[in-house]
Amino acid sequence: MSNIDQAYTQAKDRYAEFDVDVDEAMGRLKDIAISMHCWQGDDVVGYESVGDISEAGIMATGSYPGRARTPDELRADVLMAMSLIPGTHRLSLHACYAETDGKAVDRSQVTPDQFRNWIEWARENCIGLDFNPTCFAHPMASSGFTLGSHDPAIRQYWIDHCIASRHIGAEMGKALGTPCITNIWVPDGYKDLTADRRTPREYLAQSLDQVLAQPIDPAYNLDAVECKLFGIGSESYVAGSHEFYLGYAVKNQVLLCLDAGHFHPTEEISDKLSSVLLFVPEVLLHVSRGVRWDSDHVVIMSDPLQQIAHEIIRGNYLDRVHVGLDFFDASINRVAAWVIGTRSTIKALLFAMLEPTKQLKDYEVNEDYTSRLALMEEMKTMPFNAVWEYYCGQQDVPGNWRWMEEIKAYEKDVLSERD
Ligand code: RNT
Ligand code: ZN
Repeated sequence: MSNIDQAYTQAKDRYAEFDVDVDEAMGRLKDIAISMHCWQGDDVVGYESVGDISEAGIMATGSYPGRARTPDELRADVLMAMSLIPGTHRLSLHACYAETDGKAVDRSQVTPDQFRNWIEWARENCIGLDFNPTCFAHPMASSGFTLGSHDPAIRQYWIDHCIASRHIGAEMGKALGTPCITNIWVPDGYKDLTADRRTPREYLAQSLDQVLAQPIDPAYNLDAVECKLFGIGSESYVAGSHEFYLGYAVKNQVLLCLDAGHFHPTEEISDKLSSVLLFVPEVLLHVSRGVRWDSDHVVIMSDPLQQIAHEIIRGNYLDRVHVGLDFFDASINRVAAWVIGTRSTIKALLFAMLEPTKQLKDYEVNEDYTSRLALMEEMKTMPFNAVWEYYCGQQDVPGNWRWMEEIKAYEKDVLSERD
């Protein structure tokens, strides 16, 4: 028996003492697809050429060499990252990752044709796709407003783009046999004191109504809307705030996207799940790590991440919560950033699955809060890593941090050859 098998067998017995079935947990874990975001690989730049752009606060910082300069490079990097991540996962694309063959294709005119390569590649690699209209980094977004603009022509432009995006999403879902979540985020907001907070929100709601007017089979496409508290250049007002989109999602029964970096720093999205899931059909998560603000740091096994995982598992929400990632760090190896963030998210889910939840809930109901706290604390030092390494082995990926050796080799052979 190998060391890993031996450690696993012992760990399994230790968890069994708490009535935790480790094999059952691993069986459930392998069916959870994390939606990995494509934009970590190229610093949220994309591959169309749109001329003069305003960044609207979406900016990766750092200049680590090896940014994916072409769709082929990005696809290779995604596959490299996924080869080090246990399980089968999804990729979330943005409209700005369209492949236009050198032709200028306006965002309001984008079609599934520009995503054929992505869809073919996803099919070959058994990767589900999710999608996002790109309502930023574009001359038509230079005012800082899109769907909520005072200018009807600007609103119409982005309405057309979002409708086109839903059709692309539906095409992806149809081609791949798994519904695509098309998530709408717009930057609309003001840097400084406002005179009218009402009108842009009314426009935004009207625009969204037009975007979502045509029903699409939920087997192909699911619509999500993403709120935000503030951004760079929209410190004082964001039209699509939490109240705005919570209300919109409840009223229209679309998915609500909760981004971990989009709330006040002391507010955690984990606590929101059991409330919003009473009123919206499903939730999309943008798991991220804010440092002092919505800085989109690489996700690690932090307390907030663990709480998110606990809430999903304790609440039995796996069928209604879609776990997507949203971070971008250009100061470290970008492929490693994906691997660190995605492995951490999967680890947090496994950790949550190895909790004696029933026991804890019994303590709670019986008002034995001492035992509840004591047991939660004890679980933190259970032989979790033995199960994690075994699971990785089962899924044919390195269990311990030797995965970094493969990253180093890829950096030397592939990434360092890029400008
Ligand atoms: C921006 C939102 C949004 C973006 C991506 C690129 O604050 O979090 O989700 O990060 O769409
Ligand atoms: Zn986000």
